[in-house]
Amino acid sequence: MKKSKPNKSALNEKEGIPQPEFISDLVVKNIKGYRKIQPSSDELINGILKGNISDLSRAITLVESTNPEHLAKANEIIGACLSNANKSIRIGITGVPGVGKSTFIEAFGKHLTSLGKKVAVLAVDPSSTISHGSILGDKTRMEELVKDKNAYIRPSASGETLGGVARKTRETIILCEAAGFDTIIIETVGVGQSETAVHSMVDFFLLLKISGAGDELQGIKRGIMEMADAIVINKADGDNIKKAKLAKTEFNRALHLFPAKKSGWMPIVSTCSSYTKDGIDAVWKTISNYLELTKSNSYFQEKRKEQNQYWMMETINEQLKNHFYNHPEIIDLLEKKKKAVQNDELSPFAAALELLSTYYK
Ligand SMILES: Nc1nc2c(ncn2[C@@H]2O[C@H](COP(=O)(O)OP(=O)(O)OP(=O)(O)O)[C@@H](O)[C@H]2O)c(=O)[nH]1
Ligand SMILES: [Mg+2]
Repeated sequence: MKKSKPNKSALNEKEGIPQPEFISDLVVKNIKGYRKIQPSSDELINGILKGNISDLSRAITLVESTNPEHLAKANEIIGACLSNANKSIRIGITGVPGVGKSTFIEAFGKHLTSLGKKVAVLAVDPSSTISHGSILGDKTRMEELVKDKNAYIRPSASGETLGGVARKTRETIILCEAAGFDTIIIETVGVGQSETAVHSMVDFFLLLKISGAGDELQGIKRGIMEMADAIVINKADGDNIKKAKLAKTEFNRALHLFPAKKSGWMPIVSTCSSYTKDGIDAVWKTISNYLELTKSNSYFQEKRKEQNQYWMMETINEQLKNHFYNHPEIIDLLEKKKKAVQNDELSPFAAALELLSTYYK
């Protein structure tokens, strides 16, 4: 046989060695097997009550799931955790984007853990439907707190509606409390209705501000001022200190024009810097004073009871609405009736009644 000359040209294609199978059957089997080992509700409950963070995270994932089986499991876990929750203080923090909420929570959270507290940080941000996006930023902003073993940071649940996100956050609060977190901080960006939702799930509501060009009260929603138990003017450092002090005077004056709060508490205005940490400890002192007052006059306990009722009603409303709008017949009919109403072929009331009677059939 004639031996062919070995071709040494780089342009000549040589048969290489075969590539190993990219996915090994064995590994696939192992991964599938691992995924199937879902801890039982009892295991998760026990883990949470012992303060096990990965069990806590797993349970929160169930709360956030849309799978009915997961939700049933989540409800069981929440039911068991309920009697272990409530021993905490829930603090809501709001403020416009960029005011420094995340940076403040990092400084404030570190201060709290230095006092021996266990801090959970949650967020209500219905705008981040593609979740985790904003939290990636937050986790880098809270880089000290993330590493703190007495702190737990959980990104905002994703969801189409504020109601959905709010429910998930409320249930997450219960799980965190059962896991031993005694201070729950909920950050929300001051847009839309999210601060109202957060206000109705916390004991203390803090509005974060920065000093501007002197007209501090402009552009601030009256409702938010009324909800606030404290207004903290952040970024009071460097050249800003003087402006921040002026803003404080202005807010103080404005707050006195509001009617007294049912809690008997007079909102406090203060300044702080999340950079220099000046004024951070004072915020905790304010909150402690608030707790002392409202626990002794029973407002604290009453408010939590009211909030529980409120959330029960909210959940019913939310579920009824979802059931109606997802009804297969309603989905089609709704579009038709919308057009008819637009074209004045049918009155809005008549259309609504027709839709409802189809739904009740
Ligand atoms: N000088 C100064 N800058 C601050 C302070 N706190 C925050 N900042 C800066 O302000 C910017 C916004 O801070 P964030 O903590 O991301 O603000 P945020 O309110 O969480 O923003 P969103 O999550 O986008 O709503 C960042 O560049 C911070 O470094 C402060 O106390 N002093
Ligand atoms: Mg933030």
